[in-house]
Amino acid sequence: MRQEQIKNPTLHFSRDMGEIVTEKHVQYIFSVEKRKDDFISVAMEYLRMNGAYWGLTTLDLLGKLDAVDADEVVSWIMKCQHESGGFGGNIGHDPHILYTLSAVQVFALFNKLNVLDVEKVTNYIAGLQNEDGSFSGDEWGEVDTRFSYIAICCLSILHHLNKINVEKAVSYIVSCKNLDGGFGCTPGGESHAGQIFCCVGALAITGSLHHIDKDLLGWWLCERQVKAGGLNGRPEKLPDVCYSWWVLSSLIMIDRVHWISKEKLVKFILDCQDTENGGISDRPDDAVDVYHTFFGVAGLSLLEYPGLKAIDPAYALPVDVINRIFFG
Ligand code: GRG
Repeated sequence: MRQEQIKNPTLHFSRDMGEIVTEKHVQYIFSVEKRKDDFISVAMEYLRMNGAYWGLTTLDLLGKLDAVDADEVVSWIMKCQHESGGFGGNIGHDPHILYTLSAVQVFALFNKLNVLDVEKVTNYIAGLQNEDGSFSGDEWGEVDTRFSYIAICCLSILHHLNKINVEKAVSYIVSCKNLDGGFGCTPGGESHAGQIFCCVGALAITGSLHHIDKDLLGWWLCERQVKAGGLNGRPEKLPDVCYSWWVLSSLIMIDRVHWISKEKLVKFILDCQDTENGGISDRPDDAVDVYHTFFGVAGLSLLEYPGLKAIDPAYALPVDVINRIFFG
């Protein structure tokens, strides 16, 4: 089976796979943005900045970012900036590197990076690097390879990678590599597809992919595909649409995406759509949310689903945005 896919990696789309309900997803994203008082909006309040990145990137991939008032979004994000230079998840919230990346990504989407005080933001990020090369997420010091990725991704987008010790950052990430080829949160931590994305992404951005045993990691990643076509994040776990991003982008970065069945994955993602009201859920027939809608659409984009903008697997931004940043 895998051998056949290796020989014939071209993806054929057919109606049996289902079809993306683009307009419904656009309506769904706008409806979430307007909701202010229901339970989900209140529960999501602390990560509104991440929500903005997921929702707006989805709209861009679907070709509908023009319908958003960029100035309104930019002025809200600026109100979330702390004097340290970092951004919070919402107005009045403490800064964290997680929200700082989302803020920078949204500025990049709207071609508004010039509005940022780049020195201030990059000083904040560089200040979170520890002696061993790792990164803390904020002033309280939790260390995680997610934060290494975020620091490297952000600084690269802002053309300030020289503000950190890249060699040490890379060697810390390599110290989180496991015998199964995967990566965990910290040295010795269990391999998990989310952390693998972060480590592979950081190594890709810094030109350090030679530290990866691509066949070994590729094998671990392609084993994440379950019978139903979806991907899980580690052995014996349920599939979840979000891994269509974490696993697939990693497979693409190490050049082993032809080791999974793309057709089955497309069908799984499309089966997770709410075809009446829009949005995508973790698994078929579950409740939809913006997080899974973004990762579902992003996964379809990586799979070159027709009508979607291409997304960059390392930066998690549309390819045209990345080209604008690096090639003018
Ligand atoms: C710009 C795309 C982008 C990311 C920024 C925050 C971040 C960097 C990466 C997060 C990577 C990560 C750890 C993703 C996993 C998220 C997830 C679904 C965790 C759930 O873990 P479990 O153990 O679920 O609850 P499983 O699926 O293992 O049962």
